[in-house]
Amino acid sequence: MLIHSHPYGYQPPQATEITPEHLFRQRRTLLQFGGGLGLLGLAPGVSSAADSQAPGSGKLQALVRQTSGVDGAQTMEKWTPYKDVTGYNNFYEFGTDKSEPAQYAHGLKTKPWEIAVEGLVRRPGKLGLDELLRLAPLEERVYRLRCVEGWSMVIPWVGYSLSALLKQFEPLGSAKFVEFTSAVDPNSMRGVRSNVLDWPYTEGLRLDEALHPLTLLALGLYGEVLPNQNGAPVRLVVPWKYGFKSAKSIVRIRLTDRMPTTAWNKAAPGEYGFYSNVNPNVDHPRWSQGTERRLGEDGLFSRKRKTLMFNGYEAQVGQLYAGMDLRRYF
Ligand SMILES: Nc1nc2c(c(=O)[nH]1)N[C@H]1C(S)=C(S)[C@@H](COP(=O)(O)O)O[C@H]1N2
Ligand SMILES: [Mo]
Repeated sequence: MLIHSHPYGYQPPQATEITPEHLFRQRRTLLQFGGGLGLLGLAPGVSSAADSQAPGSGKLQALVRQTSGVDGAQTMEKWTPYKDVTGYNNFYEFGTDKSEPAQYAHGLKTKPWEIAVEGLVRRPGKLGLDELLRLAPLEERVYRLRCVEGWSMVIPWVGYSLSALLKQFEPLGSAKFVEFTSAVDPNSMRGVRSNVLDWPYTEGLRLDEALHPLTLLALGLYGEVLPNQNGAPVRLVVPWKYGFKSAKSIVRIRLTDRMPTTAWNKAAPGEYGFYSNVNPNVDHPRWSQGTERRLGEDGLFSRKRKTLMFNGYEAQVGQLYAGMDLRRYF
């Protein structure tokens, strides 16, 4: 019952090699010591009777070779429980209710999948999932994710810097921005029948933001392939920006010389700017951004925690915005 066909066509690890979350950190240490095993190499077996309690089925953990060496890519904060990470989602293509993505996203077919990389690059082209998985060593990165609505999570992602992908396609000197486009599949996505957003969902970054090492192309979380509701099979994660910048289920990446329009900016330009850096000093027109509730941890009546400038990543990314008026460029 543990062995399902692997979504990406890999042999799944044996049951004894599947790692429950409470052994995850231990295992990670083994993986670190196990250097030189190669992308598909497995660390010495760590097994437990609790293996069957491992969340999900699409294991990516065996492919994760290392924790990230990128500055800011780890946090000592408690991971948000798996059930909250995968049960409380924004993915409007499947409905606007937080519970709807988990309920309906299983209908999305994530294999085969291709990302087209186009626009101002020397070598435009397409990448299939297997190529995406092998493009760079997979890392575990534990990021805070702060939704513009005032809640946050701490999520152990699996992926690598988006810059590794972009560099392969050789951005031209004229490229200044990157546009991301999510999938639209009216058959499985009941939400796209409503016009709450102008589909497809698009997002954008300045090229230097996209090339920043913290900007993650995520293929998994909690050591497994991305659950559909979290943006399978591949999504963006930009931890210093509000969550909506982190587009899910990406099918196209386009480099441009103009600032791209984004789905949320089109829907409400006065509320959602292009930058959307987490900033406790610039309120949303309809609510404060000064505090947040950490899902799975802060109770309804417990005190909210303070939201940090750039979601706590100021040391890493503050320089990108030197001299900019962050009220104007919100
Ligand atoms: N394609 C697409 N991407 C999306 C969204 C969406 O509705 N559609 N919602 C965004 C919002 S508002 C947030 S907060 C994060 C939530 O990611 P999570 O569900 O994995 O926590 O995804 C972002 N990416
Ligand atoms: Mo969000």
